[in-house]
Amino acid sequence: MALPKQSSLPHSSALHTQQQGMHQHTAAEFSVSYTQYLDSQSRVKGQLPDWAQDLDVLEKFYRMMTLTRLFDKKAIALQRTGQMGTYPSCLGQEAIATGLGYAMQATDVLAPYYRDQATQLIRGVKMEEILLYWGGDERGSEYPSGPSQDLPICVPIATQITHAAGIATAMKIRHEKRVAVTTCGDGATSRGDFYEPLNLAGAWQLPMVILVNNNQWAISVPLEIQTASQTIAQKAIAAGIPGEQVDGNDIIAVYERCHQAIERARSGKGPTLIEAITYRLCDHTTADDATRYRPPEALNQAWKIEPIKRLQTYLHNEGYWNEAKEQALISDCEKKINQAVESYLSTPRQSEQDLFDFLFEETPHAMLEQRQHLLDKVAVQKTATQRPSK
Ligand SMILES: Cc1ncc(C[n+]2csc(CCOP(=O)(O)OP(=O)(O)O)c2C)c(N)n1
Ligand SMILES: [Mg+2]
Repeated sequence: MALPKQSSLPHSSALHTQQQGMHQHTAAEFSVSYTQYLDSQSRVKGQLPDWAQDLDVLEKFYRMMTLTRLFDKKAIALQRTGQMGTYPSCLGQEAIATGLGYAMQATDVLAPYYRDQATQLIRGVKMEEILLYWGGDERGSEYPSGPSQDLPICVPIATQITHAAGIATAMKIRHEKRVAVTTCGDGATSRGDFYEPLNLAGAWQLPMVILVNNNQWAISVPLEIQTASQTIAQKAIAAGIPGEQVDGNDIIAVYERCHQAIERARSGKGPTLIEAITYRLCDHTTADDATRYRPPEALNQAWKIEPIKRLQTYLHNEGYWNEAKEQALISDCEKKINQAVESYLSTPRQSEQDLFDFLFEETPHAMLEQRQHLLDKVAVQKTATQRPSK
């Protein structure tokens, strides 16, 4: 195919007119807000929202963040002792998932990624279900007594955003007063599966909220080489969606902005993207060793601004928290976690043949042989398994 002559290219003709003195004006202007109520020293910046004057509410947030952190620690211990598979810690990112969970209504739908432990717990997913999932048992994604319309944890990066756009489309067509809420990491925002549903959400004004956990890393890739975009929030603006930043270590800011965005979507005013800025205090997953690429200074600095201590200091300064309450909370959390671990470890394993039996309506002949081969192998190995079989 012949290339167009240089003079017919649009940019060269624009340049030509400009050289003749064409007037230029600003075609559009945008800005990205950043919300913080509790600064890194736990001091209140400006005026707290009314709901945050109620210290009982903040205590509820604090309890959930603490439960999440202790649960997370136990999950890592289960993996390290060979009792669970690879697990992605949410250490340091608890305020994001907690604030989001409390901002959602039960009838909303969550399309989560893998660091939303707190959101899931708030929505009624059981700790043992999360452990089952990371133990390789898909029944952990069923939530029969919890949010049965929520999607399973999504490991394929950014694909959950496309699912959420589909769900939000259905909600819009049915005139439901519900919101599809999805989450992803900073790295996920480089993918097509991020931009495409974002465009759709803007074009169709879908009842959808996207919360980005910007923890500064995508495995070993730091944000500064992940994207040349000044903020992640501004990626939404290109799709005609409001995009904003919050301090992801300030649960008051996270809850307030998520609540506003979710209610905005519910009232038919369209989608919002919130970029919550935090830091991944853990390895990427238990399969990672971040000491190989993460500068220790940055990690030390990040520990100074982490979310749980920040709220604890605030509650303490308000005369609302003390060591005795802290100890009681920790032992209560540990009791609940230990019960969940027991329940997880005593769950009968799924039958190995399920792998074949639910794949085709009628299992093909070649697979029947493979099925038998597997069953023979499993019979030999059975004594070595950690969890009991059905
Ligand atoms: C489609 C796809 N590509 C690659 C991976 C491998 N992978 C797992 S996590 C990850 C990085 C994700 O980083 P980010 O979006 O910032 O989320 P974070 O893990 O930091 O919370 C990658 C590339 C994957 N799971 N799915
Ligand atoms: Mg990340």
